[in-house]
Amino acid sequence: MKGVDEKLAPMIAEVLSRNAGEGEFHQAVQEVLDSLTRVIAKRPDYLNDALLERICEPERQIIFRVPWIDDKGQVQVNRGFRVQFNSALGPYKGGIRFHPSVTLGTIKFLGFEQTFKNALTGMPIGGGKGGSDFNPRGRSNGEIMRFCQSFMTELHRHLGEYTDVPAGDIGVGGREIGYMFGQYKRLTNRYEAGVLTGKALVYGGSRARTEATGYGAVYFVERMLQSRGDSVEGKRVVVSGSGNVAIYTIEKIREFGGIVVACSDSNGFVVDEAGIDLDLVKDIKEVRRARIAEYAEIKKSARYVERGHGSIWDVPCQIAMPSATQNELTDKGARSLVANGVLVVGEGANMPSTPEAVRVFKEAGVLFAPGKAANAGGVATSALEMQQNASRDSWTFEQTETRLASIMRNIHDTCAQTAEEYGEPGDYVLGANIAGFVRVAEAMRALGVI
Ligand code: NDP
Ligand code: 2IT
Repeated sequence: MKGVDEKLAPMIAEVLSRNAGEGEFHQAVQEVLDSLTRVIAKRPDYLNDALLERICEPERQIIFRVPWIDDKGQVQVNRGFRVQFNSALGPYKGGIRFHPSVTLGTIKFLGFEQTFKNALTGMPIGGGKGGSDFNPRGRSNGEIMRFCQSFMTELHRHLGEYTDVPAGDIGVGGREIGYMFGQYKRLTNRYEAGVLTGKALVYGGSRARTEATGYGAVYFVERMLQSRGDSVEGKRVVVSGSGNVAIYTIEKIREFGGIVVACSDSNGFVVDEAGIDLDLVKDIKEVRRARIAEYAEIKKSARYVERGHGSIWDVPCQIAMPSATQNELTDKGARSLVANGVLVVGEGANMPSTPEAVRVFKEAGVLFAPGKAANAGGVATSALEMQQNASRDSWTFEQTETRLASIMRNIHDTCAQTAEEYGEPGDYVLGANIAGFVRVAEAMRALGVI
């Protein structure tokens, strides 16, 4: 593949220099383009018409001021983003993140990943992502509502059910989607249910969307194990995070007979050898919006380890599901997991493992499911929500979950078959990147140079 690498290397260098200082975006682009060496060797025509250069360049990047008034009457200013990355397969689709760490580079990496993830679902959705450096922590309900309204006041002109359809991500759940939908409806004077997903059932949401990302990730892991004659049943599991994805990952692992012994938030982690009490986690994180440290104050079987005093990846387990944020699992954590006998790593979050960690897993023969495949159940169910909105229909939980399970099975099998076809059986990173890329690339070529 030397010849191909020689052609790709200057292209990668050009993308990195055009997007200087955006480390997370570089990391995401590098991983996908590295996987493409094998495709280009078979299909050198993919190098034509600057197809790869176009795929790495967002179609549109919107950056805007978000002014709002806090409870003390003080004016606050945040920065809002929406990166409309690729619409070859359908309207831009992807979540909105509210977190103080958000930069343009963060949103670009997420939008890039989203494009291939959405392609893998097989559904008619393009890729986009948005967010703000707003920190929701400690903010009152009124402050959250005023921030969401101001954010949507600017963003609404760029959205539409056929244009761009956001959803939630870190810091954005049902409450925030409700406030944003309310403001969109008011500004446009249209009840356009399909413009946002992750809505509550009462005003056009889909059953199983809240659960979909976590449930889907577990379906993916179960399928990986099943294809090797094994299953989740009886396995010890560690899930990082305690937000939307982590909570429903824990719920489905339990349903499949696994035992989750640890979870975390940004301040630290809890270990409960009796099995994480999910009702308690839901009460702490979803109802009281408090810290996971409280879990160990209430549960005597648990211990709490503050951030900086240990790592959740040192807790022995057979399945690890990083479900908090990007680059939370480094090579050190990966080596610790491997030393303790981990069999499977399933990424619930987007890009939670560093490239060095992924290498450690690969060398150790650990089954590794990359986020763009394993966590695609959330956006896939968002597409099902759009489908229900378009047909003014509402499906049962069972109907929706059955669809989700079959989509996850298809994504798994597509990744596995693609990896095999390209000579790397079991390499789900390669399989996901190539299968996602080919679908986007074929659509882009059909549409001409746009
Ligand atoms: P939530 O906001 O519900 O939960 C995020 C969790 O991760 C919280 O426990 C939070 O801790 C922790 N966390 C967030 N940022 C950091 C950080 N910088 N360092 C350490 N811990 C952190 O978000 P989601 O569960 O929705 O998202 C989790 C991951 O899953 C993200 O990578 C997201 O992009 C991805 N994802 C989400 C989907 C969805 O449908 N929601 C779909 C596909 C992927 P704390 O409470 O202390 O902030
Ligand atoms: O990363 C993701 O896939 C999401 N945050 C969900 C996107 C969506 O549109 O449902």
